[in-house]
Amino acid sequence: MANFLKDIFTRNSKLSIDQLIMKKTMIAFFFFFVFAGAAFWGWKWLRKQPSASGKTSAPIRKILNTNEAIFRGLLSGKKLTKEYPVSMAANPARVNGNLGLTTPLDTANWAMNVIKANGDTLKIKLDEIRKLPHTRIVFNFKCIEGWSQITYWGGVKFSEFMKAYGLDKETDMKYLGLSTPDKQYYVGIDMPSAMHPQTLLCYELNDQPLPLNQGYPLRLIIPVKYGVKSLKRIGFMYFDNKRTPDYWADKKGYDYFSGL
Ligand SMILES: Nc1nc2c(c(=O)[nH]1)N[C@H]1C(S)=C(S)[C@@H](COP(=O)(O)O)O[C@H]1N2
Ligand SMILES: [Mo]
Repeated sequence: MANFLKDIFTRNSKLSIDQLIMKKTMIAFFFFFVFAGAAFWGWKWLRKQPSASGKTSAPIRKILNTNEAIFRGLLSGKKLTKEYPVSMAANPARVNGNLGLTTPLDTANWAMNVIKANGDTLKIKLDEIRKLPHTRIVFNFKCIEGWSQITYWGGVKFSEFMKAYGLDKETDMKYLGLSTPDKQYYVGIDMPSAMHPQTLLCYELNDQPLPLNQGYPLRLIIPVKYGVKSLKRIGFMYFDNKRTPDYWADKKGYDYFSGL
């Protein structure tokens, strides 16, 4: 052993071939144990970390957030989701998720409450939203649970809505928040994705008013995100420069951005 150690600190040129092989072997073993030890220690450390949001541990969440920020920067904004002919749209369309939809809805008195940056609340009825420029989209709606379906929606572009109601200060904020009238389901969305030209405040499915279980009177359709973000039955709309609360990100550690 002492000889091996001596070999390790002797210059290669002064060693015989056998001594040189032994030296390299010893060094290789040394690094193997150092890295194996570090990996094990690192894994134990990760296991001990508190989780930031229920399911995903804080350091892992940090790495995922950094990845997301990089890709969001690279892919941001302009890229359009692929569209399809109306003939390819599913009819009827699949229904998924009823959080915030089980509280009976007072359809006659429904209005979307838009909480402005100055704290004022606008109450906007469906008739008023129907007067804004109408847009259609047929796209492949993707759920995080592993299914997707080509579906056909109609409504007004979110960006047109913001313009029509003079919500410029709000458009300059970093995040949009939406919740159901009973506040049981809520989503947070980064403003660039909300302002994407294919994001709709949607009131039609297959040219008909939305069915109750698919968001009547008004829902979000945001093709650049997974389905979780397409909140059905909007009750409140609000804005913030910090991340607005998000049901699945807060409860299960799903990715806040849930981008595609
Ligand atoms: N209010 C509300 N909106 C919701 C959900 C929900 O549970 N409640 N589920 C989301 C999920 S996970 C998906 S995939 C889509 C499904 O929309 P669909 O029922 O029209 O297919 O709605 C989203 N919006
Ligand atoms: Mo979903």
